[in-house]
Amino acid sequence: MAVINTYTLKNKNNFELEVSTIGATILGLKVPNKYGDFINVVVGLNSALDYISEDYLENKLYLGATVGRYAGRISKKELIIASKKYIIHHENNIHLHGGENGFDKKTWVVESIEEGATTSQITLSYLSKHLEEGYPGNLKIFVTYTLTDKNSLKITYRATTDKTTIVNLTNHSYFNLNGEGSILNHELLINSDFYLEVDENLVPSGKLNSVEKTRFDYKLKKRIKNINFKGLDDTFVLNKSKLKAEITSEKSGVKMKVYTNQPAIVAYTPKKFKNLPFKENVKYADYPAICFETQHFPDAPSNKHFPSTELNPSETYLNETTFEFSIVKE
Ligand code: FUC
Repeated sequence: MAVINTYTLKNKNNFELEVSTIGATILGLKVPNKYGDFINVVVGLNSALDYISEDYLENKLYLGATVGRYAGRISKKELIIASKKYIIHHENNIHLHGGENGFDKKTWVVESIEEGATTSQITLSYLSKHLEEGYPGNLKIFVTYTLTDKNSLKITYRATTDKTTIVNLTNHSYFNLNGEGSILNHELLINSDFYLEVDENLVPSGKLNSVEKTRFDYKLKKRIKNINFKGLDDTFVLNKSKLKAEITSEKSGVKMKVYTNQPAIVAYTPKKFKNLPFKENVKYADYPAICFETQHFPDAPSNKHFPSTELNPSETYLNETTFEFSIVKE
């Protein structure tokens, strides 16, 4: 059986982050609500072992996991990278989240843990060998989770390769700022003028559509449950503004701001969760959570006009995302 280690970090205000070595997964993130009670704002399971159970894995939820080597969808089975052909795993006509055994299922190595008086951080690494899941190049990845003294969780990915490859990493945490129930009464803002048009397999057509007068317009903060809400599994092209997204819950008073150097957010709101052993046995309702998958565009290898996801041996991939927490002033 796989050896799984978990680590709990705190900042000076007792924000608490729990991470597992399988998938460098975020198991829990506790922040205070407006009453000063600490609540877990990411969906997690009771124990780290639950994440390797068949019951959980068949749901393909990627709860809190590191997704790679390529997060999101790739339409082609054959990739041409640096003039060479590589075959990648396809299921239901797409390649999703790095293939059959993506980074979410790998055992990561803990490189360092620093617990300071005000901040703390943990760095984990994984070596993805040449041709793992079909991708070229030995890719070495480091992820650092930092709980800052500004009450944010910063996620930094760095990666290097010895052959030209493609990389698109993200964290797949499902946020619910009440720690239970639904996110339908949360208010959402996404600083995005365009979303990606997709086909029935959620593969981008290559066209960027304006959010203007569509259900994708979250430029002004609005309650998620609006008359047009049909659930989200969509790529929002991020504007140049510093703040990329924000979500608040009136009920708990928790506000979360999202900052990133990535060009897009895939916002994903599953309709329901199956009956799983959720942490502290919390109960979720319809539309239980929202993922802010900060990343490059899906299927960039087939769309030369999308920002490139290629990584050359002379370069370092850098993906920085910050989730910053505060209490809404009433
Ligand atoms: C998101 C979605 C997918 C999938 C997965 C669990 O990235 O784009 O559709 O369901 O998460």
